[in-house]
Amino acid sequence: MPLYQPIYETNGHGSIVDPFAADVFDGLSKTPKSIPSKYFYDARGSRLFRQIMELPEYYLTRCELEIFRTHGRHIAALVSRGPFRLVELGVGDGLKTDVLVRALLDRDADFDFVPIDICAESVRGVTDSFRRMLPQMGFRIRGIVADYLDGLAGLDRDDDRHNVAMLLGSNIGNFAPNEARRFLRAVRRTLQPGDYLLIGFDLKKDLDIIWRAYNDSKGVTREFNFNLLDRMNRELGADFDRSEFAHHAPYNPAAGCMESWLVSRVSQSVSFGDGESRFYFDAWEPIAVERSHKYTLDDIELLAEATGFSVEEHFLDRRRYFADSLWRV
Ligand code: AVJ
Repeated sequence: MPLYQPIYETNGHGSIVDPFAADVFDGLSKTPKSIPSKYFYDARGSRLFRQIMELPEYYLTRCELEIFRTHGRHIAALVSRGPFRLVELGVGDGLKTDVLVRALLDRDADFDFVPIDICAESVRGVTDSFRRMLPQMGFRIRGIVADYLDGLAGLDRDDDRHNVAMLLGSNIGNFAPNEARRFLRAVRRTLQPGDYLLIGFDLKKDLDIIWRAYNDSKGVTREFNFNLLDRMNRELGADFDRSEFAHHAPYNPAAGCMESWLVSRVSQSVSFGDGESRFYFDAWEPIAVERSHKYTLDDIELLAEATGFSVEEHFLDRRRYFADSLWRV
């Protein structure tokens, strides 16, 4: 199966720039230091995230699965007016999508499925398992290995199918509110009037429930965060020593988000490659690695309005912990 892979950019001198290296060097030069969360998801990071989704404390995935099992048929009926393309941004293991795809097939909907993920192993895994379990989907699945906007730019548009885009699992939570608006406006520009966006939000709730989801008792979330240090060691030849970092994940009530930090326990320097690049850490200096923003239904409606969408319907689980909101351009 041909996978679309973005080609590394070259800098002005013709040499190849690895976007991971470029973003890490850029982020470690800022105050506070930061690294974009999308780099969690190498093969090992995606595997660790699958373990997180099974943790008893991590309610998000099970709530969203309940929403798809309860409302999947209704969502399928709303979006399948004529032939379309189901485009998923950050497909991961495709567990919830499987429920929706089956509901669409039950209706004999005419659709292609385009799973997009930054992790090649995830795209391959979803493509293989969907082809195995749903042979009628066969050649109608076309995976793209890229981040969200590069993936959308790589869509084949030589037809008159409408698009049904999906951003599930609270992936939008990784964007700060102003970034979320900028990102969703960019998504909006790749869509046509009448196209849909199904978008998942973790709802504001009891702070202990949220806190425990990101501070699990088995330490899988900590391992998921430390994998970022290991990945820099593996791929960028860095010499991070995990025992000299702590993982700290507090809830920030003013910003309405969980925050994830890797904090240097000592004053130290870390080098990359053959020591060409070196970054200094003060004792207890943090690196910001993730924020997971939580929303109210009002926040969601304001966000849709600010980015060129109208809300068709919100779908919630019984406990009202999570919402999948169907938006229309
Ligand atoms: C994949 C971004 C939805 O923010 O809840 C889980 C990632 N980080 N535990 C989230 C994550 C730590 C997750 N998203």
